[in-house]
Amino acid sequence: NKQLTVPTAQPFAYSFNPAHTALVVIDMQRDFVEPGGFGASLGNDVTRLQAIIPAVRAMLDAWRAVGGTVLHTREAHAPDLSDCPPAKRLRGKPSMRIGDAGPMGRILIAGEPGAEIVPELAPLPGELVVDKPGKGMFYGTPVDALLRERGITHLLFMGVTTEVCVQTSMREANDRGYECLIVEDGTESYFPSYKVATLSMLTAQGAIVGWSATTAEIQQALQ
Ligand code: TIU
Repeated sequence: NKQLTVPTAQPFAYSFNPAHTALVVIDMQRDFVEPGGFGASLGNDVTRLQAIIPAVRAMLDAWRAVGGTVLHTREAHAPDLSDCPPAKRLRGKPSMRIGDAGPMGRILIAGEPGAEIVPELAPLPGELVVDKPGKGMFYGTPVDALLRERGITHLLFMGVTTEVCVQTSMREANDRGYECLIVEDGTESYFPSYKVATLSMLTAQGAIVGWSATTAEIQQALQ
């Protein structure tokens, strides 16, 4: 039980105790990083998201080595779509919407191949895995209770996409009192300029939503 510091975090030093901190990996599932899934159905080039997998894995390995809590999320709906508002489903292309059959099974549906976390980042036994119906990880999930019953007060965010599910989750967490940091090289967007803008807006105004730092800076703090 020790207090660690990332002195070079943005916009200023970030302190955390690994025993009270969770590493959160948002939606690193096949639907967002492989062709034929939800990300592609929205018209995106999904291949650029695959580039962060090694950095996310390295951070996971370092975090697992210190015995820290890990939470994986997946954006996935119930097979009967009872947790998918029509407004969300109707937003996609008519030919390939949430629940429709694609090359990785039904798009964005729990239990289908597309909803699986990529093999490199597969959860280990004992790690938390939560399916979420929204972009944010608190809406319609038990995440807040799971974190609080483990004494978690600080969250380190990775995953995809920076400005959609990662940012929404970090904002929801900030409003609930968690001290949040986004891992700069552990997150990616389909739109490079959106990633840059998101990191800026989260850390502006004296860490209005939270901090940012690189995997190298965090791993140095863990040494
Ligand atoms: N479309 C997009 O950028 N993201 C999502 O729909 N979900 C997540 O970010 N996981």
